[in-house]
Amino acid sequence: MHIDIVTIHPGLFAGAFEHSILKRAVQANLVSINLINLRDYATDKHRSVDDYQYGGGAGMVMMIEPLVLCLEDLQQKRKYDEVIYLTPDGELFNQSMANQLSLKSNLILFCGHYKGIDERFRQHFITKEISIGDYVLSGGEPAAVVVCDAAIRLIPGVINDETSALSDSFQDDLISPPVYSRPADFRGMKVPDVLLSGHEQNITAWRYEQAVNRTKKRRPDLLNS
Ligand code: 6GU
Repeated sequence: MHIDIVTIHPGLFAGAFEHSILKRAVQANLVSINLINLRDYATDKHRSVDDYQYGGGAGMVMMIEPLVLCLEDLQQKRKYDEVIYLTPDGELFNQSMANQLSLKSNLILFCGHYKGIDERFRQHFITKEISIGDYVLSGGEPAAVVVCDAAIRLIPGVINDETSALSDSFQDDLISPPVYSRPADFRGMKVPDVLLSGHEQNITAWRYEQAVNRTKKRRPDLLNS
């Protein structure tokens, strides 16, 4: 998979793909990520990428011209499966979307700022708009990291034990059961006996029951969908 990320703050991604699972994915050439500074496509001497909005009102709008010049330039090298815009009024990101994106070959992500981007760019060039939750971030960059992380870790081969990603919370509309490691007794706080029993069937049943109970209690919405 190749991912192009267009941003006016490339520095916000420093280190984001240089640790842990994402680092391994990059090193194994399972994904390549390229940061593009939108200002490189500005057309005036101030390298402007935003301007006042027509009709008046507070807040700047990201102008269409640098966005289109940038996209058209990058499209000469690649045909994108999705042209994504990260925006709080986009479709709410979930595991199912992460699964779908993990199957794509070429993605481009546009990170918005200010009041948003010119509506004409959204209507004529963007193919998918994504929000990561009902709160407002200063810009789409942290959301881009979230979306990339969730998709990249699902690419076959990224996680060693391939069943590990499949047993994640949400992958089957259940949240994960509790987990424990050594010691079995820490200051009187004990690991449930069943996990020490070595009885695989009982352990599987216990984990499933825990997952269902946790989901009922914490995320009942997941059970009704
Ligand atoms: Cl994708 N962008 C911004 N600016 N805020 C958000 C968001 C995205 N998703 C949730 N809040």
